[in-house]
Amino acid sequence: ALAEAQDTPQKEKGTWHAGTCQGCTSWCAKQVYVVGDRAVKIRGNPHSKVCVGASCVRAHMALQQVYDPDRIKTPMKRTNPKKGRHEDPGFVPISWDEALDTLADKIMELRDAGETHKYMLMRGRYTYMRDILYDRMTKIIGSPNNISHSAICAEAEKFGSYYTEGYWSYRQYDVTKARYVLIWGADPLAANRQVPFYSSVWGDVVDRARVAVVEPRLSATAGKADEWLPIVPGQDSALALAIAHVILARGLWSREFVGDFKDGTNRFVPGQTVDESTFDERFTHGVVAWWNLEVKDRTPAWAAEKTGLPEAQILRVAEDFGKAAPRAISWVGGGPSMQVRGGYGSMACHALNGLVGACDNEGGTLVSNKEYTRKFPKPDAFMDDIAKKGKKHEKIDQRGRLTFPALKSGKPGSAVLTNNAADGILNEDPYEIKVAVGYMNNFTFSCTQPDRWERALAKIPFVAHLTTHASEFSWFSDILLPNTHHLFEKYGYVKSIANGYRHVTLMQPVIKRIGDYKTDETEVPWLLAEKLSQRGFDNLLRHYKEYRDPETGKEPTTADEFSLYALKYATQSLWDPAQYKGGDRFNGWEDFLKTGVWNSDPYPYRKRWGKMKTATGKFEFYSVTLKKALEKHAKKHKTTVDEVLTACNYEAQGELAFIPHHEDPFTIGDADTYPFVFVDHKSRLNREGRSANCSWYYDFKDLDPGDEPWQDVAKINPADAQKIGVKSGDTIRITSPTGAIECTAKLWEGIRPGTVAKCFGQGHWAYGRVAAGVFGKTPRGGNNNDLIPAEYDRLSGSTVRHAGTRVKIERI
Ligand code: MGD
Ligand code: SF4
Repeated sequence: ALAEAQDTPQKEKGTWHAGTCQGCTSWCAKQVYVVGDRAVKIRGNPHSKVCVGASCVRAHMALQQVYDPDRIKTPMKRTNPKKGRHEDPGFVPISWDEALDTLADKIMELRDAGETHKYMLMRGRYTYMRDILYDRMTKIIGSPNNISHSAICAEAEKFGSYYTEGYWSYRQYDVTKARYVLIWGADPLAANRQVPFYSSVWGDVVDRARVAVVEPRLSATAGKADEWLPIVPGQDSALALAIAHVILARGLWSREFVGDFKDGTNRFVPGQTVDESTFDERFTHGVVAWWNLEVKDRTPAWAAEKTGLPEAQILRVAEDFGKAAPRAISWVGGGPSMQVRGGYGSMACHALNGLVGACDNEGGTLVSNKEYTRKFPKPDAFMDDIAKKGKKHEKIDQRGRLTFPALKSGKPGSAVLTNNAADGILNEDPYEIKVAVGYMNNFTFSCTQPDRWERALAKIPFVAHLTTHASEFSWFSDILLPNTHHLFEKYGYVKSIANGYRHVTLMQPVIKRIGDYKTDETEVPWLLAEKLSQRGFDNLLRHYKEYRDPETGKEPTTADEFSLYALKYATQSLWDPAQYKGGDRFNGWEDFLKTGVWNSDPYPYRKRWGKMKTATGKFEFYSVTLKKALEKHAKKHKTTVDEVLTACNYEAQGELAFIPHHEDPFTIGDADTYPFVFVDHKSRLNREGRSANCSWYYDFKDLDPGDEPWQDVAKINPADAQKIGVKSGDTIRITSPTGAIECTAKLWEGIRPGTVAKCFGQGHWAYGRVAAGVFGKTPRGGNNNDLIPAEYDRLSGSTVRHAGTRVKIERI
């Protein structure tokens, strides 16, 4: 493709090349228009059934990213040995050889000392080539410490669907067939997954279905909804339970999915328990137990007090939602989940899908379609005794300890605790980290209480950062390795779901690299493996040589060949006619590369009914799956489930631990000193944390309701603003128990009184000349994470962003 692009004379028409956008986790199939060797335009790839050829607004900013003059174009090394926010690192350019020699020497020092567990790999955004660097390299070197960013993204969302229907991943929503869409703390027109698809069909959705949005802030989606429910932050489970209460009390549940009373008489009478033997349950488990233990008392009147919403609205939404069954979607976003008690919030909101039979059903909530990519070769045979010993150590994020159950997929200690790794490093608990590599991550900005990360990175003797920009993470690094941009400059693939399909979409190099960039997950590990081999440790290189070209059987001999062969290897069943398993058909590799995207077969509705991956095979309102996981964790620590929950800041005791139930929010800061609850939200323009140096981000900032171009505003309800004497345009300081930031006040009715909302994304003091006020010195705006205490939903390991802190506001 690059050769084809280079053959095109500058003045002639360009050509469209397939690629993939990773501006967010939507992972959309794109096409890039290349003239000469430059990318000039981006559009949706019409071949994708997931994105239906559509694009979101922020996709276009990839052009500003790839040609950003502030990109790092060559490897650099730090010359100032002191590390700190106010220490200029004094980076100077070096060659790739010098950079990788240094890193290889540091790794060999650990191997020679039998301390390979003191190596750490930190991962931010990734492609599915990730295992080469994240898993295989870390294991073969001999460390347990591959730490991903998943827990600062939205793992608690997955907790709800896992502990009800056995699915640990993001869902897709069958919106074109839905009659009611109830959205909790998600903004699908702006930020929640598959924005191009949902945006392009939303006009029809609002015509056909009622849409209700639960959020303290008037989001882009709430602005177009039939109902906006500006809830008190952290009270989502109260609302969800009241909706469940109404659905059961008024007989609106799905008989087909949930079952019915044996004699057809509805015994779900508010406040009264029900004899379990009178109910014939079908594809769900524990509906009567759930009613008896929790739902029977959760009336709309009770919820109105908790949520601050009118009782009549709660009743109306509940009835309309129930009447739309089974074409009624309960869409669980980060809002109700990324909270201290968010695991249960996530379960409560997701349980509504079970009540109305929306799970796996037309017009409901769907899981992933089948796809046929292949895992990379296993590393085990290449792990020597040093590696095996090193790998056995406890992980630096302390997952699995009593206060961190981190119950991914039913296993205690299996979910990452991204943000807690900073404390592990700082306290050398369980041990010190000596060599760290980070890629496509910026934890010194993106994690709550990022000052802990500043101190943690400053403490590590050697840090390498694979990055496109000199970000806040780079500032504390010893070596910077310039990285290719995913959409235009590298090979890779990702998978994604929407519209009843799954696609596997390719990245490929389509433009000339204008810097000395290399690819984080493929080229860099290969080159490092060569350096390690030169030092007498060839296990990694021998392992990578197993990634042969499926067409010729040739083993890779260069970094370029390795990245291409690895991609062909992983995707062979999609493009090789001899290995066809399903979905789109191709005539071979070139055909697949040109099209750029494989689509699965359409969604097979209702195939999971009765075969869910839960302990009972059913949709669990009483989660036997969670009970087993919690009991396993309690047994490991020789204690009881009740004590585990208390140690982890949950309120539940006894049987409540295993069902979706209400817990009051756990919010730091007393209401007298800090009168407002802080509301953090995403931008329509956030390419996760990577739009910061794009001028279009600031030019078009008013695409986010309430925001202003080139400003970082805190949105305050006019009634509140009057009480504290603040006007729009005032410079204010927002202070929480853990930090303070400065930004601009904006009076706005689209925010619930008693709360203050601010968009995440600004407040960079590094990253580039646009992103920072003065690069390396002062921030532009304020970083929300400076305000939010480092807290966790400990059952899922997720970092808390919502209902996490109270703040005060002062004019300065
Ligand atoms: P980013 O902040 O996106 O990643 O947080 P992180 O995973 O830490 O930063 C990525 C860094 O990688 C950039 O700083 C840049 O230096 C570098 N980079 C950019 N492009 C590339 C590339 O193509 N290759 C490589 N190797 N490097 C590149 C994201 C995380 O932030 C996420 S996913 C979410 S969902 C959270 N969102 C969020 C929020 O909504 N509010 C608050 N308060 N905090 C949040 N933090 C989380
Ligand atoms: Fe898709 Fe996200 Fe890229 Fe937009 S920014 S095109 S939603 S991956």
